[in-house]
Amino acid sequence: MKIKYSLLLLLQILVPQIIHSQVDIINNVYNRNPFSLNGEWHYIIDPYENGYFNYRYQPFDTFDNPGKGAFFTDAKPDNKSDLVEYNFDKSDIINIPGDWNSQDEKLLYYEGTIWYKKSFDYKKQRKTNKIFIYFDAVNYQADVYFNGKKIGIHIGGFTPFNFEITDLIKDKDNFLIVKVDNKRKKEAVPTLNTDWWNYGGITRDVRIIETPQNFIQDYFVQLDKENSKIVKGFVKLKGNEISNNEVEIRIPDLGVNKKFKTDKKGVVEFNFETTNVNYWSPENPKLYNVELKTSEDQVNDLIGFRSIKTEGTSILLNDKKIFLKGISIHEENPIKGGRAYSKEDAELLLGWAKELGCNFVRLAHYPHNENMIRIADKLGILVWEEIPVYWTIDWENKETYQNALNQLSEVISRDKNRAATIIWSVSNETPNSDARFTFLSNLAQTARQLDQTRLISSALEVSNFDNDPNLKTIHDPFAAVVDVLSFNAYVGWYDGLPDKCKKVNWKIDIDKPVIISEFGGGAKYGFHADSLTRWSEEYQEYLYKENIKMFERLPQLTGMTPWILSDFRSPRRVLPGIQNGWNRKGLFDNKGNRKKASHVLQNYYNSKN
Ligand code: GCB
Repeated sequence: MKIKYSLLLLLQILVPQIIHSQVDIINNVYNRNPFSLNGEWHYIIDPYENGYFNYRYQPFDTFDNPGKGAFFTDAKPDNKSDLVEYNFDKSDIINIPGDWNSQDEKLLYYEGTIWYKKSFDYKKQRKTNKIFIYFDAVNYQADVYFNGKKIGIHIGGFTPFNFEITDLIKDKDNFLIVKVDNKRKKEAVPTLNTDWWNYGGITRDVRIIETPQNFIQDYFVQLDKENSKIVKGFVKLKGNEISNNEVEIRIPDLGVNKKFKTDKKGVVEFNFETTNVNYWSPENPKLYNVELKTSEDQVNDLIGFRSIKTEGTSILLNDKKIFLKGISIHEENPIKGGRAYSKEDAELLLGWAKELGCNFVRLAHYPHNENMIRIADKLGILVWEEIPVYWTIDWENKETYQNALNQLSEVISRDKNRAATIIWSVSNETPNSDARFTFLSNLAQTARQLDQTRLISSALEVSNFDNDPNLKTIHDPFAAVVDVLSFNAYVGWYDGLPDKCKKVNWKIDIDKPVIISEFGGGAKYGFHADSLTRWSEEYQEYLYKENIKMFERLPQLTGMTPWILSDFRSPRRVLPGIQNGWNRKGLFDNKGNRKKASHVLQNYYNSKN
């Protein structure tokens, strides 16, 4: 076991050459004058997948002539005798974006397949342009059909994907049909067991994107991690004539105007010196207008420049030590109910975090929507992003690994230009084993290849040192791989009562910064009792006071993201009268009321500079 670990560690240290994302996502679609397909869609609930399989359980979409049972063809009876047993246009309507669970009471607990249909006319902006359908996210598997043809499948509920439809789109009567399946599976990412609601459906925006024939598909414009005077990155074109194209990079406010030529693969790797950069930070979230131009295409983005690194047990933002005053957040708008997706949702959640005095958020346990990161960029909130490698992942399964890798690559591809994002977390509370070490180390290695500017972490678990229940440590070989050590610890909730914090000490002999990625306890807003009564606001308040004091005794402490900003839905939480399907560890309840513990955290953060 030891030899294998050191070999992998060596590989981590050597960090092989940079790779550009293998995923084909068009970057920054906001900027391409998209045509929105949001709004009302028809839907059919199909628990037996009757519209997908024939009665011999063969998928209709594998036949040249699928017949009238196949939902993706949107068949209509040819005459009054014709048999067609579905009708999208007479089926119910649902809003997209939006999970299905919070839109229809009978779907609250539904896990399975739902078919969606949207019809639309479309006028191309330019005849020669390419057309794509871009989904911000669909949970969990999307089988996508356009004008009666299958155009692709996407697996993973929290990252974007796009398919080209240039040859299929018409001026009139286009129909997009999406089969969405959110059944939980052992080999999936996440796996069967999670502590959050499995919101299904087309949960984020859907858009049509037009691009020129040869277009800027991807780009990476960030400061060099080691030298804050250098801007570094790449621009990647897509199309048939992409080699030896001129790419212009302009940052008007910095007086930057550079021209480069693409290589045979349509890629430009660049670096150039800049002076007088007004560095992005929580106090000064300065974003620069960056323009990328080719003879055919132009993309503008607002990009902040900052550096993030570790030095011994410190985290340095722009070469200065920073304490990360954080909070964990689920992607849920508790007041409205359901998955959060909009700018307004992001403003609400990040606004609450700001109210608590946070400069940092942990977006748990999967990639949140792009609005969250873009608003964090504007508000000056640092972000930890995560993929749903959670609890009991199927470590030995190659497809599971590929799936996790894909989700990681997709979120890095989407957010690599956001100054706010400083940490990629590759897992949460996963049990130690050889297979898990290999799985996670390979993910970390890929993250470093895709993005050399950010830090890698993972929410690890704690163990007792020398079997002493009051002396805690991290005993996990993956601790050697991450840049920032993070762990979840529930002293006072799952581990003793809050008083136990007085006795507990930490012994971590690793020269790395430590973030407490979770601590907390449940409280029902408005339930008042003494500090020994579970579920009372006073218990949670006391637990926060004691935990903070305990963690202040940890010399490497560089930040924390207590669990959690607000109460969130979880089917695991069934206690009547208290939980009723909600995890109550929020500092805000599901109506936006602040619990007493929120003031403890706020006071603590206000006391830290
Ligand atoms: C954890 C998990 C988190 C749970 C939380 C809890 O350690 O990481 O997803 O929701 O505990 O409330 O038990």
